[in-house]
Amino acid sequence: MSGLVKLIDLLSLGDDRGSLVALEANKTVPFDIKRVYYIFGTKAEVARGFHAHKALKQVAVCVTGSCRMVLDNGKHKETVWLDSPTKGLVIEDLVWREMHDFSPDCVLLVLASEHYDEDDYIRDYGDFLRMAE
Ligand code: T46
Repeated sequence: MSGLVKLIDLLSLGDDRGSLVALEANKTVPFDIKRVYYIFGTKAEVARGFHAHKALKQVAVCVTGSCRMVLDNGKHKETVWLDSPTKGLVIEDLVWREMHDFSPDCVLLVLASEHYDEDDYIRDYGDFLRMAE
C-alpha cells in the first residue's frame, strides 16, 4: 500500500428511526467545503473521471449503492470500493482518479475544497505524470 487511499470512518448517528451522518468542514472533512456535487444515474458500462486536479481536495462518499475508485499518484495505483454511506474517501490534489463499476442505484456525493474551475483539471495523463514527478 502506498497510502493513497485515505478513508474516513463517518459516524452514523442511528436510532430506531434510522441513520444520520453529519459532515462538518475542518472536522470530519479536512478542509473548508466550497462546493458539493453528486453523481447519479451513471450507466453500467460507463467509467468517469480520468483526470487529476492541481489544487482541489475532495471527499467522496457513496451515499447509496457503490462504485470502484482507482487512485494513481504517478508512481502507484490503488483501488478502493466505495460501498457504504459511512465510508468517506479523501482525494488529495495531484492524484489521478477513475471511477468504475457504478451500481444502478449509486449516488456519489462529493465535497470539494474549491469552486468549480476547469483550469484546475489535468485531463492529459502525460501532463499529469510530468506534474506529479
Ligand atoms: C472529480 C470526480 C470525482 C460543473 O459544471 N461543475 C462542477 O462542479 C462539476 C464537478 C462538473 N461540472 C461540469 C463539467 C462537465 O461538463 O459537469 C460535467 C461533468 O463533469 P466531469 O466530466 O468532470 O465529471 P467526472 O465524473 O468525470 O468527474 C467529477 C468531477 O468533475 C471531478 O472533479 O474529481 O467527479
